[in-house]
Amino acid sequence: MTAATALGLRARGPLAALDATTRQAIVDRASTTDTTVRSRTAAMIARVREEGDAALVAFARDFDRVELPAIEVPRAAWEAALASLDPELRRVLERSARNIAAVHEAFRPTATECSPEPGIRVGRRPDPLGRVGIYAPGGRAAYPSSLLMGAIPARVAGVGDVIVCSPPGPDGLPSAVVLAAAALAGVDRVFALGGAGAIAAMAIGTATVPRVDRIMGPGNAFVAEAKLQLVADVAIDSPAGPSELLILADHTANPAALARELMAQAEHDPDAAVIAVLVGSPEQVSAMSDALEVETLAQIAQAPRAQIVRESLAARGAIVSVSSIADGVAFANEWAAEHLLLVVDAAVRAETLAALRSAGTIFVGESSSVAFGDYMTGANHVLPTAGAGRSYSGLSTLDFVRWTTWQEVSPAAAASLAHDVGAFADAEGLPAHAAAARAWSVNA
Ligand code: HSO
Ligand code: ZN
Repeated sequence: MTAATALGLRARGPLAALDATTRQAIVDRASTTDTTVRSRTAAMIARVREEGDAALVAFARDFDRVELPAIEVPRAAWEAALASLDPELRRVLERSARNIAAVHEAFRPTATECSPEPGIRVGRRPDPLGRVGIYAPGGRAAYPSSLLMGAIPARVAGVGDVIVCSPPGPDGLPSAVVLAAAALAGVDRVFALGGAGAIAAMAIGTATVPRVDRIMGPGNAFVAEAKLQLVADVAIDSPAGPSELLILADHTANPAALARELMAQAEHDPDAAVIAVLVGSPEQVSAMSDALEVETLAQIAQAPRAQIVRESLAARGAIVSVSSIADGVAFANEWAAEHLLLVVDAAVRAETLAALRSAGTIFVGESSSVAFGDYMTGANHVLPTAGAGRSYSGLSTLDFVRWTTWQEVSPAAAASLAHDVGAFADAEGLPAHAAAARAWSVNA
């Protein structure tokens, strides 16, 4: 048995030699929502519309198996969760929160104005959304880090009201660490609600849950489906599905380090997609590929979450090779990874980085472990997946503002525009427009 079959990858070998079906299987990560998810979600949304809070209490009974003491979690409960958090973990969360705030502060959108002609001024300014809802999943994906990644940029952007929904445990409260993170991020209100019901409550509004302008945050298939079904009611975030990593590496990379990175993103989810694209001569890539497989196998043998990693590698894992960085870049741009780790010779690093155009975020150099970005660098880890990076960006303060443009025309500029605008309006058959413009042709 070769190392390759033991590792059970979906694909292995020169990229150019993969058959069309295998290539398609590793490139196409779009998840297919089955119709029962669709119809059950629609039914839940309809119930929230009709029954409001009563539907939410019933969903908690049915899905979370809990009799909710209250839909809203009192501030005292989340502040208590923060106060009783392990001090060491609290220090770590605070460091993370501080860095997220610093980076998002630096990337805040700013107002601009310009003058296309004398006397005409056009500007735009970012106005924070009034109220946003952050969804924080429970269960296996209860990540306080993701709550910080949503709530802190919202705060930095100046959103008036930041509310959080997270599913209740047996005590009727979201997980303690999620509550602590909510307190740390300085949110305004927390609700013990999960799944499609939580999304519907925030999109539509109930007696207890206020309606929001935009919903952010990852969730299961029902959460994702609810957001899609509610787009007429509320703005949503860009699609963020199971974690992904594409490594683009040449002979300078250390196989053990690459294996650790593949393992880290694969351990998230059996549906995670991790892939290494190795660049070099046939001899180089074959040696690198063998070393990477041996390392990964050795690490899986020690991994507490080995089963998840194995399933992910079997479904979507790949180690492929190309002969030039340009070919690697072309494939990376097609694949559009959520995370891209770039480990190439320092001499070509900057130009390669500049050529990468569709990754959610790029980690430059071997010591830039994706785990640092997941938790600590301050960059956002809510990123486009499944190829959405070709047209979407990661979460940022931009997602929490909308733009107001304004325009001002001086009387002299109005006189200079009157004739041409009159002609344009005539051409469109709109005489009142023409009259409105021509009235300014002679300056009083
Ligand atoms: N890598 C995940 C984010 C995360 N990692 C949360 C650890 N905790 C985004 O794909
Ligand atoms: Zn992660």
